[in-house]
Amino acid sequence: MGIVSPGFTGRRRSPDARLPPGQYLTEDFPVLSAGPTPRIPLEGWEFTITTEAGTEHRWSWTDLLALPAETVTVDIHCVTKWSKLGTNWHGVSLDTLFEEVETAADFALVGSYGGYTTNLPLEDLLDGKAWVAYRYDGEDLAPEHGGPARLLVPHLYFWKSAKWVRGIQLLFEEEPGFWESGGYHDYGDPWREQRYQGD
Ligand SMILES: Nc1nc2c(c(=O)[nH]1)N[C@H]1C(S)=C(S)[C@@H](COP(=O)(O)O)O[C@H]1N2
Ligand SMILES: [Mo]
Repeated sequence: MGIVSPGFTGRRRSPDARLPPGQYLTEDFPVLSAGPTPRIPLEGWEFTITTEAGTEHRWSWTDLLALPAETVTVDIHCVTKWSKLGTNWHGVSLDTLFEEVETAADFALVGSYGGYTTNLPLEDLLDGKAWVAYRYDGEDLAPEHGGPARLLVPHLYFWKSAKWVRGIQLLFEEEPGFWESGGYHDYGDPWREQRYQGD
């Protein structure tokens, strides 16, 4: 199944109309990592959603691959001002992962292997807006770009798309992640140019 709506409408618009304020286009795929690239053996890999009540929903690598996946084409926007149009990903929609999760929480803190974290409202992970992606351009996702699997939340600045994603903690109150604690915006909408706290 391919839900391609973000890229489908996007591809029909001119590149300039797809560029948020203050951004420039790049054809490269820059690597931005706050630390070293963790090496995660697939046998030990797991992804966990932990609810505000402490209930854990866990997937092994084979569990993840067994879930229905989607191929999406989306534009991505880094806060350091590069944007890349029409990037192609394959992975599992967060809607699928949240099917069995019962929660009353409004916020999510996403955590990665290596310790990176980023926060966002739970609703920004649902309704076809986010994926756990494990293929890029038809190939296994490269370690430097977050392989074996990363979060993909293309409607927000790309720092929200946690590489080497390990799990999501659901919270009643928003808790800032790595860059958000360092002065970056809690939400990070590129179309409203929400780069830093107060923007
Ligand atoms: N775990 C982890 N995820 C991360 C980061 C990081 O340093 N560690 N950097 C973020 C930032 S700032 C950006 S722009 C994108 C970069 O992804 P890329 O290296 O695949 O281009 O990953 C985001 N996810
Ligand atoms: Mo970034």
